Amino acid sequence: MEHRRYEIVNQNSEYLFLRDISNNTYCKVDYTYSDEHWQAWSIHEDKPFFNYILVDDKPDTVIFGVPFKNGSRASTSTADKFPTILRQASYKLLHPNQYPDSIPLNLFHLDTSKLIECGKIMDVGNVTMNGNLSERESISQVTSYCVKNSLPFICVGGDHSYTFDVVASLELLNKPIVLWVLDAHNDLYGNESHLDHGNVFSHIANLPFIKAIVQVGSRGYRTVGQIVEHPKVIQIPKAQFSSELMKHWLQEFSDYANYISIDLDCLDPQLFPYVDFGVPGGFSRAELLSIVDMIFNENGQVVGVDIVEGTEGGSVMKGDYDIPLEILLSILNQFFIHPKKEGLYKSDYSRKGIEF
Ligand SMILES: [Mn+2]
Repeated sequence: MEHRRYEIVNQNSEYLFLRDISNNTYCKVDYTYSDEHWQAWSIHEDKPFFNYILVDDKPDTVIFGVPFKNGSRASTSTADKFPTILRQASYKLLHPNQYPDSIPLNLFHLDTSKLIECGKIMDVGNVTMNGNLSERESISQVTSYCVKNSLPFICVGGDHSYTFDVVASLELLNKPIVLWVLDAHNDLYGNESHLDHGNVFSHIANLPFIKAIVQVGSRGYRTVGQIVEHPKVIQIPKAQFSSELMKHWLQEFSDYANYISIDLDCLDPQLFPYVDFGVPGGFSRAELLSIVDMIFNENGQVVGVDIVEGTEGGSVMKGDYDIPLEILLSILNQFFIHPKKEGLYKSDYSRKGIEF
């Protein structure tokens, strides 16, 4: 018997509108809404962020999951589960678009009484090992696709080591790139021959097109032997952070393309403890969001962002993952409101069909 897979496109109190994934056809079925059903649907792993299905090929931002933990030094890490957890958190903000027209994702922010425009998003799902392609090659394929088609992207990890594969694909831009990293650690220490989440930035620093790596938020103690310096790496420890210092470095590197890597352990563990190596004294939600705002506002040319190192342990329903969700929304909004600057991408700005 043939098994068909469906995605929910829209739902109301009476009907579910479904898309038949393999045939790309739509249908409407009777449906009685209840909270229990909502929760049952919420654990369906094939649903995209916000239940938002883009039916054309012109997204403002591409999102993909990197559900891997092979680069983690925590043997029991559940960082591989985080893309699915964050999708589940997003279903509290269901935004089914209307077939056949994609409608932009707009949210209302109660705190500021503002409409938050996130544009049209395309969740291409979790990157997987695909045929002959390894997980690292698959990441490279999706990232290269975004770069070639001038699409800003958000990568949801996964452990931090996979930032290397994403950033390595940015070579296609043919521009020097500055990385802005929010992290409790510097991720520069460890066996050089083995890439992992603890030394990922010593590998990235060696890529020739990387101009600089600005690390913000490190804190706590290390043994002296664990301290590694690199001429391309600028470190702003959490305790020395100030907006002025941040703006100084943003101005220093204002002519380059930017990439932002957010390790969720940069947050204070009292706010978000669902990481493998938490360190007390981290950033508040507002501080983190303002740093991201600063990067977009001062320098503008942000190619992509990753959000990594989240793990299991919290409850989606109790709001334990609302802070990373808010970070994701804030970045979608930034990508949407900041028009792409001249020169970042080729002048013949064009998008192709969605084929990898
Ligand atoms: Mn890290």
